[in-house]
Amino acid sequence: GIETSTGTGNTEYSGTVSLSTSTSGSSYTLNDTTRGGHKTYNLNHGTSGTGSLFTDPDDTWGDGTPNNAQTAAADAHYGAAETWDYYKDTFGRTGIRGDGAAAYSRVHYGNSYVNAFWDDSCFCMTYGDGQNNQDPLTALDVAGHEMSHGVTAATAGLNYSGESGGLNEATSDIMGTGVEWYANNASDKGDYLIGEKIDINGNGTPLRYMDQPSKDGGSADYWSSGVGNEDVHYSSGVANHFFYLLSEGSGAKTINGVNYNSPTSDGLPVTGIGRDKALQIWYKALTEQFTSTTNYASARTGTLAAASALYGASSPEYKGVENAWAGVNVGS
Ligand code: ASN
Ligand code: ZN
Ligand code: CA
Repeated sequence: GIETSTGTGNTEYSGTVSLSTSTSGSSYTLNDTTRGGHKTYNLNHGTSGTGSLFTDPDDTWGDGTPNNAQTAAADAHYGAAETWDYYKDTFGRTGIRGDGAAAYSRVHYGNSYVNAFWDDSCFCMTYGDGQNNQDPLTALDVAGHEMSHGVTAATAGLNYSGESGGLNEATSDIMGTGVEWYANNASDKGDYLIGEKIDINGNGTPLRYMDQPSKDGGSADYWSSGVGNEDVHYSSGVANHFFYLLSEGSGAKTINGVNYNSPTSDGLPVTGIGRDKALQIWYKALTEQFTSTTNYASARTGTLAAASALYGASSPEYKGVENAWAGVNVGS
């Protein structure tokens, strides 16, 4: 029979971690039976199918560098486990669809492929190896981002274009950030940056910034009538910025050694309510209020309804949601 075991992952981005694996006696596989049977496969530079399930004789995976094919697998398997645990412990959601079923992960997609993606048709997660196959896109916030596309598809179903597309993308950035904070990993501390570990720009800067999204050179800090015409990874900036303001408030702040400076569209200050409450409000809105066509105005209404249900209509949390939307130019 197959038994559950606990292996060691020498990841590239999250240090040495425990991995839930399986054994049939003589060898081990990346099959996490404690989380629905989530498996991690090696595409070995292919672009279709599942390649081969990762197997190892001693249950120690990777060496912390991209030269070892198991390293990206260790990061991906860890990211899937943390994402599962985050949704379970934070929101009582068991698995991406909430039905206990596992997804699966594929690493080493293509050659020097600088992206990662969720695909709802295979219910699976895929990671490229990054520039020169040296920076696999397997960091925690990326894993949480991509798998959260599966949660959005199973819940609000936000259309991936226009303002709803920006909200879809922001949901993945918000929840990916939630996963990163939840994991509390000493090598990948929580922050409000997306992709800060994968050196996607080649100069050490992150892919996106939630405190002031325009720092990436393209994202929107504030809502404007044309924002829905922008790429969804740019129109997401409005909601990412809302989430930062709601969590931490406006102005300058240093958290875990990272400097943030979050302005508001009207110059009025916003007081944060804390990340945990902001996440609860976003998740409740996503799963109970948002639909495929939700735009920024209705995201405001939906998050206010969620805040009212969770904390009351005269609560500081409700007021915080109002003020944070006002701070990104989404008004009544
Ligand atoms: N990594 C990208 C994302 O999750 C893939 C895409 O553009 N859909 O947004
Ligand atoms: Zn995305
Ligand atoms: Ca991050």
